[in-house]
Amino acid sequence: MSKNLAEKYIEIVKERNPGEPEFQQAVEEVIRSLEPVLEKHPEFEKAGLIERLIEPERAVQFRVAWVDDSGQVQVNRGYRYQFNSALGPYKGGVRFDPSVNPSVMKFLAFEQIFKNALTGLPIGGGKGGADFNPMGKSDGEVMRFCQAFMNELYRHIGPYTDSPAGDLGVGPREIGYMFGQYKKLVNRFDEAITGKQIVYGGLNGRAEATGFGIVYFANCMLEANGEKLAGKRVVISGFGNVAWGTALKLEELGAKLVAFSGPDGYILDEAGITGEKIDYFLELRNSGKNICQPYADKFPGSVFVPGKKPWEVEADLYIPCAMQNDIRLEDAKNIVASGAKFVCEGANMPTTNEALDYLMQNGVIVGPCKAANAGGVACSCIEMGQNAGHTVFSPEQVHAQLKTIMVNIHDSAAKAAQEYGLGYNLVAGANIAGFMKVAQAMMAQGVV
Ligand code: 2IT
Repeated sequence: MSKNLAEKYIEIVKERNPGEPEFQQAVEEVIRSLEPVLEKHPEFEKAGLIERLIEPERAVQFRVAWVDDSGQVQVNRGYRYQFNSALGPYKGGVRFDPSVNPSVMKFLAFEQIFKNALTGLPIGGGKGGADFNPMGKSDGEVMRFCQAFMNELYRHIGPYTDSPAGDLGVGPREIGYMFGQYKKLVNRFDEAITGKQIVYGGLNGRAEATGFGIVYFANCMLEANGEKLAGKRVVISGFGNVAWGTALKLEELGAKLVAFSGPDGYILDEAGITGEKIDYFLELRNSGKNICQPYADKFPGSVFVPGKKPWEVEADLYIPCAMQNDIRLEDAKNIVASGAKFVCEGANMPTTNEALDYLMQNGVIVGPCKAANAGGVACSCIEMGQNAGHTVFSPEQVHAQLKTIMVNIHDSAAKAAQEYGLGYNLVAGANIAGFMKVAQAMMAQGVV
């Protein structure tokens, strides 16, 4: 019985990864939706496919020692989880945040396997990071940290091995410092790191790719249900890179963004968050303070609601763009109560499994993150191709490709769910479509 089989794998994950709730959560969500697939493909059980899939191919943990501005030595912990290379070299971001630990790294790397598979591009799944907090650090401190981080990471990466990029706490500045150190150590200018600035090989459009892709995906969800994005009232969380790109594209397509959030609370701006207000996200992010209160001071008419999440604001479409487990059961209840029909996940695993079940049981259509936010990594892979081909792609070329990729991801997730008789269930469909690509490649490559 496949039901028992799925439960068996979930038990294995819990047993083998005690004290790692984020990783257990991510695996559980995927494995449960694979039940009908495991039933249809008994060969996967014999091949130990799931047992192999839930075990990282390789993991490195390393000391990162650096000197702060006062001359004091600081020690952080660095990681790279190389989870699955069935479809291509490991690819995935690097996160610098105090919350980084093996569980967070493993959930992100595991999700990345299926996300990358969904793009249709030749990339495996990996993730890295450190428990370093760039907030409030000087430029010199960030540079010395990035160099110390790369002094170990460089030996594990490369264009045909593993290609890191940015994530939370890692933007163009950090990527620049890491790339500079990588190049110095390997004496090679190659495509091992993406998310670079355009002037030295970065991709036109990579910065906004994740957010743009999310809105293209949300648009597909709405259209598939006979609705239009124009005129819709939207609430997002976060104000980082993903939120910024999302806000830009929402404005362009005529949706009305009324709220965003930071760790200190949320901003409600009924006049609509557009133009210079979106530009201000970048200033907030670069302020090194990571709070949204200054927005309320700068734009009269907006309201700062301290200590609360924006999910209590009524909307047609919610797009969480901050951190994992941002939408919990009580938030899901608010969302359902507001009569919203759509949640499109921008951040990685922003919804708890409990909240996800509640939303879906109450008729909310959810665009899962591994599908909706895949535009970022897809453009990273295009950046690798640009660098390998010693060429430059125009913004128009990139955006056209991004749009096609997002529509394809939506359609393949919807089709996979249909094939298994699950209706318009993008959560299960994305898991199934991504998994099938990885599974076929793993079956073809033998027991490794
Ligand atoms: O979560 C993600 O997909 C990313 N942080 C981007 C990864 C990448 O390699 O561009």
